[in-house]
Amino acid sequence: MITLSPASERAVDRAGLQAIAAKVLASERLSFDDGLTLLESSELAAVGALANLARERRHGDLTWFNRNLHINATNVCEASCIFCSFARLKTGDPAAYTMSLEEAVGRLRALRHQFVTEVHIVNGLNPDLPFSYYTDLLQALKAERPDLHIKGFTAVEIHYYAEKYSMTYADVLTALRDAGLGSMPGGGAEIFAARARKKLCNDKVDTEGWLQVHRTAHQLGMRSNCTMLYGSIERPAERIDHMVRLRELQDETGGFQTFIPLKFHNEGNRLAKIQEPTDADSLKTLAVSRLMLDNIGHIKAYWPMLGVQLAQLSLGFGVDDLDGTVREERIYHMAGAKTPQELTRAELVALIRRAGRIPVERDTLYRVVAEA
Ligand code: V47
Repeated sequence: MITLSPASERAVDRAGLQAIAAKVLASERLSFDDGLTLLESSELAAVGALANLARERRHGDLTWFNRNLHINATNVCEASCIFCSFARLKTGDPAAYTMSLEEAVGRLRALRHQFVTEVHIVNGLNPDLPFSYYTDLLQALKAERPDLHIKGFTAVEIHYYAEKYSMTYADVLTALRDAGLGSMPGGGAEIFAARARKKLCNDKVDTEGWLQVHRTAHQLGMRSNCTMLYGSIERPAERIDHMVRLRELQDETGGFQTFIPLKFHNEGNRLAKIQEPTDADSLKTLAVSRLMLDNIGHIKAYWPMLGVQLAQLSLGFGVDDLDGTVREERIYHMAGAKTPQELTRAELVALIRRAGRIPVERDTLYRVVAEA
């Protein structure tokens, strides 16, 4: 049985977290108040030790990653999310772009001698494209690389297409799946609590809609991820509320694979005055996520926005997944992320080993590709 070390037990005692620790040790579900107590505790070591216990109980030392690339086919976007540095553009603006099918396929063709298993596609809400642009894009990418899993289109995009093209969520998802979509990423969740969501992104899908898109995808047999944008204007209780809502949907469908807390970056957007979260806050948020989301398999540290070193440290704070090699990421790099454009497989393997963990290369659906 996995237990706490004497040093961790002392940290738990110092923090007054004995009752919560007893629940964690007994694999009992934590309440909203437990989550808030953990998030507001200043004993990072205690919270981290509890999350590490939950992580090791599930995964031992295994740490998952994949080889993937990102395609953002268009940055033209009707929405006006105040934290976004990537979009808010109209077709014809100097920085606006929309890839032709040839350009998008060219990205894959350029990698034809490289081993990648996944392409991650997230786009702006572009009012000037027909729905067939997306189905054609998927078909063209699949024709070029039938072996690649396409994880694409956030719930925000699915909702936008449903409204714009007068389709149901199921219609949109089925059409995209028939064209080659394999699963959905977790973006666009931001913060579910109405107070914060209204300020952050008033004009995109609301919380119920976001959850309903994922519920529909799960009912159609698709897996998806979920995210939370933390460190902007939300309150601690709103982070916990967000986790509880995801946990409730997961109880219902079981379709989420991974939870990814996304650290707020403040460059190039309208929240430049807000300080970015501290590293301690990031580690605690990841740890609390592991403890609260007892029904979601994986907690992912997305290194392009967290930073490579902090992502590595987080492997001792509940995290078991480091996303992947991530070629050509744009969303965070336009928001001031200083991380590299790509990590090689060897770099990922080395940084996982140096944290004392065992790297496992996976595909998008967490099937083992190779133990490194
Ligand atoms: O929804 C945008 C976030 C998300 C900023 O599912 C920002 O495997 C911080 O969803 N500061 C899109 N965050 C990215 C995303 C994602 C990334 C990696 C893996 C997966 C997955 C999904 O990026 C948006 C938004 O929450 N975001 N701008 C910013 N300035």
